[in-house]
Amino acid sequence: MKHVLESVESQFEMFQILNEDGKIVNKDDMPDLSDEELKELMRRMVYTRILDQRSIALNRQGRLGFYAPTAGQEASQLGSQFALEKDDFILPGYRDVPQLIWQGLPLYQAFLFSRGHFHGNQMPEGVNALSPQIIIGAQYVQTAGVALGIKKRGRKAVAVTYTGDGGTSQGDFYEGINFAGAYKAPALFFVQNNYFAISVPVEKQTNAKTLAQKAVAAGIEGIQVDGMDVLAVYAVTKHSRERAINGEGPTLIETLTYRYGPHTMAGDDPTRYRTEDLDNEWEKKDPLVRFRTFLEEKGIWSEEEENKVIEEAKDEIKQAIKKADEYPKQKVTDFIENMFEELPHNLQEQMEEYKEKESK
Ligand SMILES: Cc1ncc(C[n+]2csc(CCOP(=O)(O)OP(=O)(O)O)c2C)c(N)n1
Repeated sequence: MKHVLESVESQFEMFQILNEDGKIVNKDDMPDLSDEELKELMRRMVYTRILDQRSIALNRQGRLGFYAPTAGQEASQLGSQFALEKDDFILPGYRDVPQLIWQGLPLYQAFLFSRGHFHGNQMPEGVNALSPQIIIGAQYVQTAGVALGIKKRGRKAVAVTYTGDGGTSQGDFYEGINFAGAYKAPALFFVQNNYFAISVPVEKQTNAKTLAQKAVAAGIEGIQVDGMDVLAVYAVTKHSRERAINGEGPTLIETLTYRYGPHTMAGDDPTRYRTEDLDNEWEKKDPLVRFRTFLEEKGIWSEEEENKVIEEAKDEIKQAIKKADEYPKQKVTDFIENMFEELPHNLQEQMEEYKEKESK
């Protein structure tokens, strides 16, 4: 009897363009980006690292609420977002706020989201996105639906979603990729494999050697990419987006990455489930370090330039937190008003009751 698992699994090799030393190891797939675009990618990664550091500090000062650290995952998050167009639709998870920011969500609104303020969930006109999903995997089913909608309307766009390695254990994950595959819906399904679902290691989630291979059963394309290599993530996203738009169906993209910080700021202590050696091993693969080396060797990036980005980021973050502080406080009627397009009668009654209370 023929056994196929080994031969299938061996086909999922990590796609890479820049190695840990910032050297090109795959010239053929090098994306066609101008020097300005390459610098913009670096700028965004530096900015996002600073935003992460400031957000952690603000959370500790009690000035932010829910926050899921992003440091380590910049290449995975921003390399993919950089390959999107304005018409594309993002369905993020709770850690994917940077993609929303670079797609056009103002920073002060991201801070309001973190505080549970309804305005943090209101995407500005022209930013096609849902607010970050907290229910693990649910965004995969929604993405299949959004992608089918895009296809039925004949739009040249894709629906893009993100979950973690833990998310691939959820039923919604399989339903989403299967449905999108069946309808050849233009969807990009990202799995950011940072090896831990809170404290549970990926080996305890699945017996599969890769998460990308889960695409096979859904009859869709699957690829594993170095999630610490921003050029590789960009190239894979761009390629998969083209395929999706050309009617060739969805892709499942596993990015191999790492979150340096805790799962969220709500009391998680990674030293209880990760060793220092493992942390050090991943820090050697850092996406900013390797891309900086590459750009410096090309002669288009300097310490001066980076410091300028850091100062700009700090300044903008300061202004955004001030704006979030000054934004009108949330009222009970805001919740009721923003929940439904048309209020059911029981909520209408509550609305009246609270309007009266709030007017006093
Ligand atoms: C349906 C559901 N079950 C459980 C939880 C609690 N929970 C929050 S985050 C998380 C782990 C998710 O890990 P992973 O998908 O790997 O994403 P990561 O946070 O590493 O990016 C769990 C179990 C939840 N939010 N939703």
